[in-house]
Amino acid sequence: RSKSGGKCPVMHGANTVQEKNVMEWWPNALNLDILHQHDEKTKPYGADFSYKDAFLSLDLEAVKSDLKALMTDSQDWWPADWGTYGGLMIRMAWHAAGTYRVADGRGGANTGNQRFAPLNSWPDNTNLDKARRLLWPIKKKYGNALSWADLFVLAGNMAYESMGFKTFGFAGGREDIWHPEKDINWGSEREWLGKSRYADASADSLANPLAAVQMGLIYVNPEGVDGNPDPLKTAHDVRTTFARMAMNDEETVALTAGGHTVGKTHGNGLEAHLGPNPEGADVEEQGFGWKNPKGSGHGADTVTSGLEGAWTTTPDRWNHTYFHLLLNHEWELTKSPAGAWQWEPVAMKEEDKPFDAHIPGVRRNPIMTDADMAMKMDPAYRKISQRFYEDPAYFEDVFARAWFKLTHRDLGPKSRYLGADVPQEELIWQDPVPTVGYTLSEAEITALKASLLQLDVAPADFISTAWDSARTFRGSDYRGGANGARIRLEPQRSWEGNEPERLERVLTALTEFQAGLEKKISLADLIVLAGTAAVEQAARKAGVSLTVPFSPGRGDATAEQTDAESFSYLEPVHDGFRNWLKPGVEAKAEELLVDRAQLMGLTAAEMTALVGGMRVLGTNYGGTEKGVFTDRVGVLSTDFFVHLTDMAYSWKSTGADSYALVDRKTGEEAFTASRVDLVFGSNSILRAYAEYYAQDDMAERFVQDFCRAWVKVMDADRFDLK
Ligand code: HEB
Repeated sequence: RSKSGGKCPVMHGANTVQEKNVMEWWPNALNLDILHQHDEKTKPYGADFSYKDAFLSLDLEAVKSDLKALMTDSQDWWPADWGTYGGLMIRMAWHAAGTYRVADGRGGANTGNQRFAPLNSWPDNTNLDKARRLLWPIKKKYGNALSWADLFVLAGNMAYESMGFKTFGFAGGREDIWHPEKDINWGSEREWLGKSRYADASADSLANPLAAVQMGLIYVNPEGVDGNPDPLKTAHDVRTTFARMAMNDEETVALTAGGHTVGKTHGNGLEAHLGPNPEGADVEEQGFGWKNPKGSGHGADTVTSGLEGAWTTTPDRWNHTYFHLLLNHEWELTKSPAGAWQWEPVAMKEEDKPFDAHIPGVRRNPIMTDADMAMKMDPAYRKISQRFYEDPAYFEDVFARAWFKLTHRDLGPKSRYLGADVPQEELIWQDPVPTVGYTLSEAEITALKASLLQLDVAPADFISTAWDSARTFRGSDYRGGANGARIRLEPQRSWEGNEPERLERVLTALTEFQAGLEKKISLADLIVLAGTAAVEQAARKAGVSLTVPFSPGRGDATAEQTDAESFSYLEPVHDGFRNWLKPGVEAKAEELLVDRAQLMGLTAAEMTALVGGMRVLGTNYGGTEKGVFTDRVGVLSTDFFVHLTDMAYSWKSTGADSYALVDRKTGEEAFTASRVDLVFGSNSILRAYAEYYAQDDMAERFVQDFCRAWVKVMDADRFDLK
């Protein structure tokens, strides 16, 4: 503060510091910001930049050999353990990918989000700031042709290759984001590594979609549940959290063993003495965190997790000693120099012990974390460990595939994969869809639409079916969507949200229609085309004649190409666009709507146009009348917005998620509504869009906007078009 006592003319932090943000005043306001992230304003390279084109121009072999050379090019500012950065780079890649959770598809390696808060500062990511900084010369050299996100994964692969393990493959295509994600719920805790998240001991009480047991961890606490060693309890945590990342027991054991075959844990000092994490550190730290005051602060003095030691005899090389040491030795609980719980062998031959990572000629005890001990103590994990130990070739195959899945799952289907190292083999978790050979001319499309509208199916049913087939899409991991026509397969055709009986009727009509065609057209295309034809017809009824673009080329997946369990995660339990909330779902319907809109890649304006349009098209789930603020259902009018904003009505609550629009003069109930309907009048931002579409000059523009948003949803999974 200046001695003169004069006040600084600028209000510090009024607009520039997070805690003064408007959301703090009304924390329960809908966070529509999640719909407006990563736009052209944040991307420095401009709207015409195509990462796909840039990546394809890359000399991938050159990058790979640069990366391999980097692994053993130890830098004085962060000396490599045993002269290799392999372990560090693998941990970085695993922590980039390991935030993925199957429930909402968020997290994972495909955005480069580890550069930003909170991930850059998570306790579990300690010293990965160094790993990323070590990669900077390579990022700098290859520039826009190689995203950080792709580089993290490729560095993990090259680390393995440089240590003697042949990886399954690599696909590029991960486009970087330029600011932290606003849509990911990492948990509600306000402290790092607070108590674990179970309300009770059962796995299910870990709130969905969270996939870590404590704030700030990728998965589990290496010292044991809540820091108390007990391999069986830890096994339970590992199983729960890895399942949420779509990994089964076998994949889990393979990943843990394959991961800990190389590298070490770091705890030669006190964690409590480490400086602030990167996001909280002072400017002169330049993005580094966890400054370590002990000795050199790096190399032999490094403190990361607090555990200390390597798992295998040769941590700088791929081999099969992990299971040999784990299964053939007794292990006892000890504490690391940093005071962390870890397991060490009761007795071990000198030659089985790893050398110190920095001091030549000195051998150290290997260690196991509580999670490693779980691979031996849990009966199911034990069986798998034993098998892997006895059949190393099998272990290598399972691990190679699991590592590929871990690092590629959230990249989406194979049609998004880029580069020469994409594996040929089709994998079930890629949700494969066969390609089709035909094209359709505009004349053929027009004729098909006319015949489809002749079928004995209500237009609203066509629209609902097309919508239901497309709405499962989520941009978080690029799964779901209309391509593949999986709505006609289990489990989707039986989902309550798909109204199985109505769906069956529509599918039967379309299948018969398909059979009568001379040209073989996929059902996936016909589902979308029928819905699109019905939308066009509704637009005509509103006096707007336009052609809604239709892009043929969707394939029909088979049941064999569909992993039913994996698809079960895509089951909707709500759909604000069709005014549905599965009974028993506790979250607020309007929050769920915004969450879904974000996953579908919609803006707030697009979401508004779609909701208003779907209501007047009569596509409500079960044909309910809530939100159908019109007396001309089936006409793509702006009636929803006109009536919602009309002061002729007052609004009253009539029960749980149930409201009435009452005529102020007559007192008669004119319309009924849900929370999702009324939020377009109550939320100030959504009201602005609702007013926009209610304006007298918007009837035609609304139809155009609705149709554009419709096409966006129908084509969301058409990576082949982009
Ligand atoms: Fe691991 C490291 C834990 C899984 C890979 N890990 C590590 C550590 C710890 C752990 C504690 C240490 C850190 C320091 O530095 O200190 N993990 C763990 C757990 C789990 C895991 C608990 C669950 C079970 N990992 C894993 C996986 C992978 C891995 C899955 C892959 C695949 N890690 C790893 C590596 C390392 C680690 C490579 C080393 C690093 C270095 O070297 O630096």
